[in-house]
Amino acid sequence: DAVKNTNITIIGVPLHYGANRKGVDLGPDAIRGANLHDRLEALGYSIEDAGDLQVNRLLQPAAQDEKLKYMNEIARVDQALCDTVSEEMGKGRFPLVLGGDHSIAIGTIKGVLRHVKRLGVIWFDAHTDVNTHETTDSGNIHGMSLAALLGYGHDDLTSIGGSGLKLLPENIVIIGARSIDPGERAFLKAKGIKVFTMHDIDRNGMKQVMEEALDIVSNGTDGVHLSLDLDGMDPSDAPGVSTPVSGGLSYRESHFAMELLFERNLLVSAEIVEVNPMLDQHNKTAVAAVELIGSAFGERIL
Ligand code: HAR
Ligand code: MN
Ligand code: MN
Ligand code: MN
Repeated sequence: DAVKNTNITIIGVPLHYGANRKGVDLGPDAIRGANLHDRLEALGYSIEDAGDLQVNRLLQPAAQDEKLKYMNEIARVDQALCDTVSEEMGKGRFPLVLGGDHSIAIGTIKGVLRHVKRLGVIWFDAHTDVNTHETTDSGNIHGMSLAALLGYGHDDLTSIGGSGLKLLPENIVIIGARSIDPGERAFLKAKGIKVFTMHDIDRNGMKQVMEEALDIVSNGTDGVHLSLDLDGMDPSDAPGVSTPVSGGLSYRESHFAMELLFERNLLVSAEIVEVNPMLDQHNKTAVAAVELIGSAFGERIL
C-alpha cells in the first residue's frame, strides 16, 4: 500500500493576501524547516523541490475592493500555481503545495483538474471557505476558495485555469468545521455539500467519519486531493494559524484521519495551508503539518 505516485514535487506559495495577515507568507520555509523533504524520502518517495512561486510585494494596498481584498495579485498567483501544478502532473509527478493562505487552493486544484476531471476533495478546516464577495464579511479571499472552485464568486477567481474546470458538490467533504458564516450555511445546504462538523466527530468518532468521508470522495471520482488547513486542528496543537478557532481536532484525531486516508490509496495531490510562523510557538504548527503529511503518506507508529 502506498500513495500511487512516489514522485513528489514540492511547490511553495508564499502568499498572505488571502488572509490579509502577515506571517502566512512564511509558511513554505517553516514547513521545509520542519524536515518535510527528509521525512518523505525516508518513506521511500523521490522528492524534488521546485522552490517558491513569486508573490509581488504590494506596498500600497489602498486601492483594493473591500469585498475582494488583493484579488488581482491573488488571481495572478493562483493562475501561475495552476500552470505549475498542471505541468508537474503532466510529468507524472505528485504536486505537494506549501502555502500560504487557503486562497492558493484555487490554483492548486484548478491545476489538478486539468488532469483529473472528476476530482474528490477532502477539505480539512475549521472553516468551510464557501463565501463569495456577496456573502463575505471580511472580504478575505481565503474564505472564498472552495466556492470559487465550485464555480461561484467573482469571474476573476472562478475563471482561473480556463473555463469548464470545476469541482462537483457531491465529490467534496469538509472535516473539522466549527466556524460557518450564515451565508455559508445557506450555500452548503443548497448545494448539498457534506460537512463533518466537530459535533459529528464528537458524536460518531473519527473512524466512522473518515470511512463515510472516504466513501464519498472516492465514489465516481478518478482521484482525491487533500486540502489541509492547519486551523482544522485545535489551537493547542496548532497555534500558528491566522484564524484560530477553539474546539478543534485533537492531535490523535488528525493523525488517525490521515492514516485512514493513506490506507485507501486515493491521493493524487495535496496542499498544506494557513501555517503562520509569526503566531507560532517554536515552529510547532509547521512540525504538526509535516507530521500529518507523514501519516497521509504512510508513516506508522510501529
Ligand atoms: N469565514 C470567515 C471569512 O470568510 C473566516 C475564513 C477564514 N478562513 C480561513 N481559511 N482561515 O479556512 O472571512
Ligand atoms: Mn533528496
Ligand atoms: Mn481554509
Ligand atoms: Mn480555516
